[in-house]
Amino acid sequence: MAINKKSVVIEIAHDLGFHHVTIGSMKPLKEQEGRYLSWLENGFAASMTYMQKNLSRRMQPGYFFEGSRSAVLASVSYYSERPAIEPFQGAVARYAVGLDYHAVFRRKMRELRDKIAVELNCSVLGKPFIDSYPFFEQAYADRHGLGFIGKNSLLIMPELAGSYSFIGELFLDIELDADGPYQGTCGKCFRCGVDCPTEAIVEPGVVDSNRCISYLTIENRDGIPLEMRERIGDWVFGCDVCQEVCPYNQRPVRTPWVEFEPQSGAGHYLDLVDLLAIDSDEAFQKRFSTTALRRPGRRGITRNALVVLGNQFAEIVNGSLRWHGVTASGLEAVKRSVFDFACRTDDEMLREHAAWAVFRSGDSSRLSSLEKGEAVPVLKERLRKYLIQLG
Ligand code: B12
Ligand code: SF4
Ligand code: SF4
Repeated sequence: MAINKKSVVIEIAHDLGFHHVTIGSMKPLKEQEGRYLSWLENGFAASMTYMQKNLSRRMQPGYFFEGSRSAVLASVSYYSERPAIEPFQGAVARYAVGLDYHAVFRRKMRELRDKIAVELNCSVLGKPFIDSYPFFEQAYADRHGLGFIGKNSLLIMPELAGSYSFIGELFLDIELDADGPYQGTCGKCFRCGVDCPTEAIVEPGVVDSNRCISYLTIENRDGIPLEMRERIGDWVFGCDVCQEVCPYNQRPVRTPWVEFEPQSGAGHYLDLVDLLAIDSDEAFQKRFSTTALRRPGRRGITRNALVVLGNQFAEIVNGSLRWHGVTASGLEAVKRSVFDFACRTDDEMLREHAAWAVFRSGDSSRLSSLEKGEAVPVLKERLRKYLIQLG
């Protein structure tokens, strides 16, 4: 009896832990191209200029692997349960709590390729891809039924209990029958759009990166715009709000791979004062090089930590019940750390963010001391404005 190659491939992928697996064809993504171009034309890529490069390749499955005849599309859950936050901690988006997914996913995909060759008893060439290469993954996954694209612009797979999943592709030199789209819909729901803290979902399925906390805390290399800082809340890396509120995500499936568990990587929360104390890029690399948090670098993570500290200071000062356990001496110690950081850093952007955090703590005496010591005119002016606001 002839072997059904497709069933063999899908079974091996499931055995490796991939949750949902479908097969893609090499047909260009012509119908999906318009959506991508209009997203770019609207400026929604913000400073991610790499999103404008290699446009034709993005719509061409298999471009990066000559000889591709089909692709295995696979998703895997990265979900792990999050404990309650403690004072002066920053939240890490769930996709980044474990080890860097690029390396983990690629390794599993190579394992899949090797097992396919053994099971099919033939030589199989294949190349794995996930994120970080110019290809319109969402549209490809949607076309071949890995899930459907929700109004938060993420791929939702109801049988995988939602969208807390990575997606990747293994391009193969063997022919397999391609799958069609998955029939799924958000219906009348638009909870993600309504609850997004920064109103980044500008219309169903369309995210303006300029407003998205994930962009602001990960890809953005500049300061965080003043009007966005308060809305960032506790997020020190990425954001999960448009997934947390999604009805499809209410019974998520836990990740099958220990590499994505919090104990393997950065964890769900980072101690914000610890982050301010990282005093060299080497020390930062040592702590985060195997995780996705290396992307914004020490400067980006420190900037984010200062924003979250500013937000928590303001809540404590305003008597938020969330932080009722914080003692006066505990608060004073953290305020001192931020002030000391502002005094010692020679990075203007970080100095301004630290002064903003001091401003949010309502500490006019420390803010005044920073203003007096500030030599850069525009910064001095900004600090003066903060002082006036404190009255
Ligand atoms: C650039 C990028 C970002 C940017 C821009 C996000 C964005 N929505 O475009 C930023 C930094 C903001 C970002 C954030 C996040 N990202 Co990101 N990101 C990417 C990347 C590299 C490219 C995405 C892209 O092409 N954007 C361009 C626009 C045009 O595409 P789009 O958002 O997919 O939106 C279009 C489609 O939905 C399209 N569309 C196509 N066909 C159809 C069909 C229908 C019916 C509809 C309605 C729409 C539709 O319409 C939209 C047009 O605006 C991909 C990896 C890759 N190579 O594809 C990962 C990827 C999308 N990101 C991922 C993740 C996990 C995230 C975060 C959840 C991380 C976090 N927790 O902080 C957030 C989610 C924010 C959000 N709601 O989008 C995963 C998503 C997995 C999944 N289940 O869908 C991906 C696929 C990486 C991966 N391989 O796993 N990301
Ligand atoms: S990741 Fe956060 S900021 Fe970005 S669209 Fe989703 S809810 Fe909005
Ligand atoms: S929250 Fe509602 S609208 Fe948004 S992705 Fe989930 S089901 Fe769709």
